[in-house]
Amino acid sequence: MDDLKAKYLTQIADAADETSLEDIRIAAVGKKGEVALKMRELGKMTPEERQVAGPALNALKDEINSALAAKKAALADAALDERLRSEWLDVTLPTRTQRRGTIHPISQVTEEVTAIFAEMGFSVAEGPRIDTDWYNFDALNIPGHHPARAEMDTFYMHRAEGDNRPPHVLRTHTSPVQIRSMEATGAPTRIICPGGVYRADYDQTHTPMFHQVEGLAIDKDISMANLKWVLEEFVKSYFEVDGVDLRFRASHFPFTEPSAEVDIRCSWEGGTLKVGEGDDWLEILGSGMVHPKVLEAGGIDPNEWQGFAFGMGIDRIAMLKYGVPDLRAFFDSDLRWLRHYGFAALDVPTLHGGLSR
Ligand code: 2NL
Repeated sequence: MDDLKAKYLTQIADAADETSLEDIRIAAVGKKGEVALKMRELGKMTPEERQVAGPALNALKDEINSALAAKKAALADAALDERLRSEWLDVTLPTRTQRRGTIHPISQVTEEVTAIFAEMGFSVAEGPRIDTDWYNFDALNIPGHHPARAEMDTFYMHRAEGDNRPPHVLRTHTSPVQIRSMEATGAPTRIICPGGVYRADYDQTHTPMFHQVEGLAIDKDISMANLKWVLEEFVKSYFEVDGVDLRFRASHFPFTEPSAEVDIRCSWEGGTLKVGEGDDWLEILGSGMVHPKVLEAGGIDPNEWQGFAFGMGIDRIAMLKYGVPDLRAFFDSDLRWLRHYGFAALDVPTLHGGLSR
């Protein structure tokens, strides 16, 4: 028994890890281990022999078990010490001084547009990118059979068979936000709605997700003249020029009547855009007087109120102002492109501090 004890206590002391310690436990005090075998021999002994051997075997088993437990704890301590030594972090290191992140041109332009319209008393309204086809189409005087509904290459959300809830779509414009805003606050109102919109279209000049800003002003006596002034102020501020020349061309949208597309005078000398001079015209937005049916859909009485609305592509005006040649690059997440076209993170656009510097 002394030999057994010496053998196992040495093995335990020498065990390098928990796996070998477990092997030793099984060989020594496991169900079929050496101590168990010895205990089986108790049956063949005389009662006198057994009275000495029994307690001695139990004492041996206890001793081996406590040696195993002590060694197991020591191994765990050593493993923890090793982790504490190798997995450390110097929290006193300075932060990175080189700022790498930049503001995406679309975010920058959204901020610029927001700052300009805020100065003219417009607040920003936001809403869901997934909305019902009622908010996206019907409320905007685009009924089920209307070609615009098909033209807009709408992404419809999947509906399970037998699901009779109204169909949901990825909004094809930010107009549903304006309907929701009319419902919520009524008239008078002055809002802009910037944000991402979706149409199933992909080529040189179209991406399936792009950005739009729409504007809406409703009051007792709002006219096209107010629209013209607001858009002139906007274009001058946005392109950072003293004078602009706008051209209103008669057009058609289901949600406005009358409707006009707006061009700005420009030149493309040397391949760069100059706004306010030259013999070219650049289409930048669509607009008009809000259709009475659309006011009604927003819960506003068209016999009491009227107003103008307009919509333009943020991505497009960003390309024009910052000389981005390919629309698709906006959404490629190419770090070299982002560093080249991105804006300093702490340079918030304001009218007094400068929009784009
Ligand atoms: C375009 C034309 C436009 C509107 C958007 C609008 C919204 C409401 C009521 C009436 Cl709630 N109109 N939005 C009006 C005219 C034109 O967008 O070419 N966008 C890129």
